[in-house]
Amino acid sequence: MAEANCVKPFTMKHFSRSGCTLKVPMSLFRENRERLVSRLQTNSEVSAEGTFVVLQGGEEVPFNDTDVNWPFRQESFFQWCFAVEEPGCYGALDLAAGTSILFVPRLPPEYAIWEGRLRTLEEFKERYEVDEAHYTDEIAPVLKEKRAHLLLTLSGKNSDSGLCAREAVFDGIAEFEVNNSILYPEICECRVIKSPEEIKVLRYVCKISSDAHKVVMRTMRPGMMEYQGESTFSHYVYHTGGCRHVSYTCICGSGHNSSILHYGHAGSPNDKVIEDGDICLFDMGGNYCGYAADITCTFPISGKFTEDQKLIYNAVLKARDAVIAAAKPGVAWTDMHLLANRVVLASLKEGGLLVGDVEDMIKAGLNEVFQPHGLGHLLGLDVHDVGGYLPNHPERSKEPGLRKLRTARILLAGMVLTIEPGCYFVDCLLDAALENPDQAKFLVAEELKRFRGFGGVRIEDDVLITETGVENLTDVPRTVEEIEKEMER
Ligand SMILES: [Mn+2]
Repeated sequence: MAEANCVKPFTMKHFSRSGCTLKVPMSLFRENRERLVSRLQTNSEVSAEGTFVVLQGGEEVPFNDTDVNWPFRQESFFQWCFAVEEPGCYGALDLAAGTSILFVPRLPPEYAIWEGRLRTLEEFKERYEVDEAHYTDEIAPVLKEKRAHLLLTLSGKNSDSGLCAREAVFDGIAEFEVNNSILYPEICECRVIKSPEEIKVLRYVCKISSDAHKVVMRTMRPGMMEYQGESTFSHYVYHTGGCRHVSYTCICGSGHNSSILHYGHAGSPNDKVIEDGDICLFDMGGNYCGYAADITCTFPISGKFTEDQKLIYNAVLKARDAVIAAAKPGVAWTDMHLLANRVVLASLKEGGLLVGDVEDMIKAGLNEVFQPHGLGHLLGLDVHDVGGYLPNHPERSKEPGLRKLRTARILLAGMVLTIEPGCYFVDCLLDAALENPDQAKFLVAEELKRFRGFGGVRIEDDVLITETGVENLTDVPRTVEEIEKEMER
């Protein structure tokens, strides 16, 4: 049977997983490359003639010393430029001509036994809509022939992880002049602003992830294991949405565990029984064509909020609503963080857990006691996307609460961020605050006792900054009434 009749042709010019999942045109990535090239062409440190961007794609990563690999995930800068699904590739962009070259590994013929028929260079060129395709053992001669004299490589520190981007290295690179400082801030800045085509992908992955959260909410019951929420979510985003990966380890905390910010890690793999009366904080996001969703839903496992759960939940919801109403281009993200903190602290005061002036509480750092993380972060190919702290933008604050932010930037149209205010009862933070006279004077210790073991609440939406405000890409039940209705049984 002819391949074309039974198998999706390799040379289709889009990413999709079935007829029902989003078709992501390869032109999205060609436009990304064009945006980068135009930006570099206006950089006064670079003369376009003879200058090439050279990026190295991701490699297979084995499980320790074995011959089994982790499921491959493309390096994000390479994904942004080329969307190549295969490991071990390189890419180059000619700044003067604006053309793109993909270099793929030359695989021994017997690989066909393990991996299926090997693709030709022509097929790679067509599949990924690049101008030329060659083998990775030809990089130096190809660039030589094109009279390349300056190569721009990627070197920079990720401001969230502290880890460095992997700089391209290939046989023969020593024959060229290399600059590794110009590219990083420029390509990061390009990634901060999402194109209309990128926004379509983010909208899709947020919709699929929202639907998956709703299925989880409808199917969880007291007595189930936390990881069954993770399982339902992962199945839905893959089975229905074509998301082979989730964007980060699913966080499915119940009861006290909902106050542990990155619960679900290897040592606590979402393995507690959910007891009746527990609050569940489930932070999960699918990943499609490299693009991430990052959504948190908090709900009572019983399907009905208790009065205490309502108090904390509504405090956080009010903060989320205030930020959604206020965020727009020109607004400082640090101001949004403080706005959310003020709303939560004022609600806790109203609920009798705190006393005193809210501004004084913030001066004393009480905001960080109840929300020990930032309001939200840039979102894109990485769940904590690049560009949070770049040269010529605000630096990380040293103030309580604000110092936790993954970006302090002024909002621009085209940014996609999470808005994720929270309120948690973390024993070690409450103990320290009660010991600290500057903070203890605001705490109503008798009332707070009741909340030991309560856990926490986070509401996390993924939003696009538009010219006038925000478009919420998340679509899940948010009010107490909406959640109770979704969970009606
Ligand atoms: Mn997040």
